Amino acid sequence: MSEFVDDTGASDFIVVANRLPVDLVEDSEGNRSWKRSPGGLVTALEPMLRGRDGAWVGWPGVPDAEVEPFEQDGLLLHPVRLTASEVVDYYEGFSNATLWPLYHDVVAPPVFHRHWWHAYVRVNQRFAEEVAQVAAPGATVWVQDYQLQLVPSQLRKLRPDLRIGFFLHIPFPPTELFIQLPWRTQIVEGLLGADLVGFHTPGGVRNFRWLAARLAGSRLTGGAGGTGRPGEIAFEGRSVKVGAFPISIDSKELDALARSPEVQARAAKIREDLGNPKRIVLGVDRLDYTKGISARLRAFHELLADGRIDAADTVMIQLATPSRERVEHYQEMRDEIELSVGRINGEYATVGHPPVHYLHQSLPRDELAAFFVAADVMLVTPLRDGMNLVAKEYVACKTDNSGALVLSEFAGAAGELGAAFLVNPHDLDGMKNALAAALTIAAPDSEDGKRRMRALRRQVMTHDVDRWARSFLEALGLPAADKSPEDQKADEDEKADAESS
Ligand code: GDG
Repeated sequence: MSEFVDDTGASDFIVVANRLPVDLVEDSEGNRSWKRSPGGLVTALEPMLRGRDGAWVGWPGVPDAEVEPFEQDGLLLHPVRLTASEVVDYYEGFSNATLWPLYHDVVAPPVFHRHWWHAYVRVNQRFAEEVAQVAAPGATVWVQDYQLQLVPSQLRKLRPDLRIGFFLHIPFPPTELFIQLPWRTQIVEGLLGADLVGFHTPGGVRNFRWLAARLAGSRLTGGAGGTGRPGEIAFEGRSVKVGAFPISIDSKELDALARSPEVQARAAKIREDLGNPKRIVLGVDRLDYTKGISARLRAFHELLADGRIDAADTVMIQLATPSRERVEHYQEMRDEIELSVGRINGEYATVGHPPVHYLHQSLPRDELAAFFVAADVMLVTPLRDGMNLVAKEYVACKTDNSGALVLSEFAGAAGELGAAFLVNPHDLDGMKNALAAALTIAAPDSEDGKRRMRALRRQVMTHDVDRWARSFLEALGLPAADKSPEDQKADEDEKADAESS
């Protein structure tokens, strides 16, 4: 056992992520408070950690903050300190300007800098050391996402007794793109330090297995090309499992929130405030170039220009949560989107009735649910997306089976939500046709619309985030906790389907 274990090493289950589930907020007088941090990862993991005696290791979101470990809602939080220059090099640089675009099909050009890479190695090592200190003997550690891909191997060197899982929340790219990365071998070997490496989709698994065989080839053992049994890679005498675990949402909680009288009343008020249009089209995204916001605005614009939709009865709302505002590419993209919104409104608005309502704000969760309830058509059109939780959240909120989902083929969610209108966001005509068709079947009396939404809801309501976390942790070898009767039934159905196909 390593020197890092001391009497603080008491946690049996540890989540490691770039960010803590809360953000440190400092006012002008230096007073500190904590605010729940936004983003897909927190939304996804929080329900699973509630009710477990776990620990979370992460950055509190403010540079140079010295914060002692503290407990919140039964969860031990261990802040990792980052200096201002590490935030620039490791986070804004290597994570968000190298890995993010590279892993999203290079929809923006990735930037490669050696000093960013050195900061990434150093910060990953710091995370690994923090975990090594707080983990109980034989503890289970679940490392999250692209910012921490070296942690599995760094942690294994410090604490070989730990059970280590890694989950990637963004796509794992095709090999032709990944091998552009000057540090490709180090990243693959970093991931192979885990006992289980999880991706959203089977495509991610395939890409990773191929790369492992190619890049870590000489150190793989057993089997053809070292890829061993299906689902496993033999690496340095250990077996590394690799699998697809499509993430989901707290479906029941959102379904209940959407049904609440407050949210229903708020949804009706939103429609009224918009002048009771016949159709409301909605987009909800972090403002990110991968999300395809420009492409969907263009489709909406052309449908107006072609006269296939009428600004008098169809309204589009685009909620864009501020994101990575210090990165130049994001500033340019924001300008471009705001220019498009201005153009469409300039051409098609009447006073008091713009066809596009654009909010660059972060909204409270129940307000967001009200927008989902109010929307007749949801546009989720990323150029590439690991999963996309927004698509699933919309479905969970359509409790009366109304509404229609237009979904990019390039979102991980497309693998499960085949009853949506699947589109290629690069194909403008295809997008226009899908949006027009979705607007037609979103009519309250459309049987086709209801049938599609019922199918989407069956999938989302039975495959929730708890099930995702359980299946990952079971594959990692953690004793299965009691399953709810719904989960048991869903597992049995899935097994029967797999056997009969
Ligand atoms: C990454 C991957 C993967 C958005 N605006 C507001 C708000 N949100 C919430 C949404 C949703 C979450 O943020 C966004 O999740 P996504 O999955 O859509 O996208 P990313 O942030 O890019 O997440 C993604 C995910 O990780 C999980 O693995 O699915 O592919 O890129 O929950 O509802 N929430 C509130 N106000 C807003 O204004 N309260």
